[in-house]
Amino acid sequence: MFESLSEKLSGILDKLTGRGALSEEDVNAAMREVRRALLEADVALEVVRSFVDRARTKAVGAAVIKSVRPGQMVVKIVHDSLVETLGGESQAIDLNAPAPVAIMLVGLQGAGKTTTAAKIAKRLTDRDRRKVLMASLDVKRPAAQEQLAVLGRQVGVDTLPIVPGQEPVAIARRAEAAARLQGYDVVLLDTAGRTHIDEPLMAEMAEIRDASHPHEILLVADALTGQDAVNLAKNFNDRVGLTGIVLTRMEGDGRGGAALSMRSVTGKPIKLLGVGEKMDALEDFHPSRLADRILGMGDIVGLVEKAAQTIDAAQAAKMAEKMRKGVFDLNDLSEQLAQIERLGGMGGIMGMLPGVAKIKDQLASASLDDKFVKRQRAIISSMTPKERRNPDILKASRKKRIAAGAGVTVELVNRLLKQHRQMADMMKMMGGANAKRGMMGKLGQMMGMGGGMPMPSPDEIEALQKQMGGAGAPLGPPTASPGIPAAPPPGAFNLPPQFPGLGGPPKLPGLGGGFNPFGVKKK
Ligand SMILES: Nc1nc2c(ncn2[C@@H]2O[C@H](COP(=O)(O)OP(=O)(O)O)[C@@H](O)[C@H]2O)c(=O)[nH]1
Ligand SMILES: [Mg+2]
Repeated sequence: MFESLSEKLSGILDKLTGRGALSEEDVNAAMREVRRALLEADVALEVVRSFVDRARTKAVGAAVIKSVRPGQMVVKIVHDSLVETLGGESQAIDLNAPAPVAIMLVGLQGAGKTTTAAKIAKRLTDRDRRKVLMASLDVKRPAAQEQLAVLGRQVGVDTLPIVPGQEPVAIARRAEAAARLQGYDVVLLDTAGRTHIDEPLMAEMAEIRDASHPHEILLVADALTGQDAVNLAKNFNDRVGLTGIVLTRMEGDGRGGAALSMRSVTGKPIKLLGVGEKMDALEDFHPSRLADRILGMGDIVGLVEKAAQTIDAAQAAKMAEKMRKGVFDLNDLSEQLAQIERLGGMGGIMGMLPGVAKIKDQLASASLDDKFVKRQRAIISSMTPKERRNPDILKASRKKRIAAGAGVTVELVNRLLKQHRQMADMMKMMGGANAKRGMMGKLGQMMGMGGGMPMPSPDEIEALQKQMGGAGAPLGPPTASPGIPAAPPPGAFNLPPQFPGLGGPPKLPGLGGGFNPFGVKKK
């Protein structure tokens, strides 16, 4: 089990009583842990070495700020150095060139080039209102061109008609001509890969580059590329010349060390992250978030942003209004559970919180997993709309049918109904125009999703949503900034109010208050 770097460093450095400047000896002890953390995150060895050397130089002699422990000071220095190495600011795809702007994707076979091409095309079309043409230059693999055409239809982006037998360079030229003629803003060139780097691949890429003069050449690479990352990035950069990097499969457990390796050896920015197979699973890259991830400090900002994107403000406002009036039927409960699922399930939510790595195993053993959420929703969806609105009409025979439909026991159905009734009663009790916020907090606890849920008014929700809507706005609580202390900072769990039912400090979702929709006993 990972112990987060910040905890380890505190362990080492907090034994030191000496205050003032960090001594070389202290720093060396700390840097051994930094080194281990980076290697655990799969950063390439040579990159680890040079990084640690630089961080060491910065740390030795650095004054320890009074209110901060030496361990925290080192973590901050390391974190800041990581952010700096990763490029500081996030960088978007650059379209600042005469149309049609060519973007060429290169990389090994299976890295995710074709998928990423479609994702980028979708984003440029839907979000940036560009007219995009995609062309597959992959004539090696049978059906590769057809794969891109299928994805194009799926995301509503045009693809260059396939001409059997045409060579990659000729296809690139045809794509450019077609784009010019038909007024496309962007041409995305999806190239062929190999299972490993070889000379013919590099030669082909260089040839395509010379024929199409791409404004962006993006290396698409699997985030789980370990020690090979350096080699891969260096080769492509030396031979083809990169303008940026896209890392795919970033949704996994890997800690993203490849990003640091590739950025260090090429000096080229990571521009985008692939976080799943779906066409909208594409995210901007934020150096400071990845630094947090590498150091094992959780990703609060990411969680908050995801929550903001996923939760529909109007929906939340409607829900708040219902609660205020004291009507909360099983449809509403199901919607709340669906929201948890949209956020990546309990696992997804927990994984992004700092300090949670530690208790992940505990959570697993409490089997607080997504099965419970799914099961609860399955029960509700086995009911008729009428029953969902008014569960009191359910007779024993219907409950049996519902249980069978959801693949659970009748006890579970009864438990769900009882829990819902308690909630509804509680809400009725609190209903009326002047329901106090404190009372609403209790409601949050009853929902078993952590205490202290402040129930915002529709206006407040709207205001918040606006506030969060701005791209790249600093959304996290102040504690999400560099220099995060060893323990989850107070307020770390204080998500914004429109994150229904997940507010409130250290109680974990599903482990708070009396009502527990997951049917798990409190520890
Ligand atoms: N989980 C996950 N899978 C991805 C991601 N990007 C691509 N894939 C999958 O990786 C496989 C290979 O992708 P493809 O685009 O065909 O790779 P290419 O050979 O480089 O064109 C496909 O099954 C994709 O769905 C990602 O970000 N996350
Ligand atoms: Mg492909």
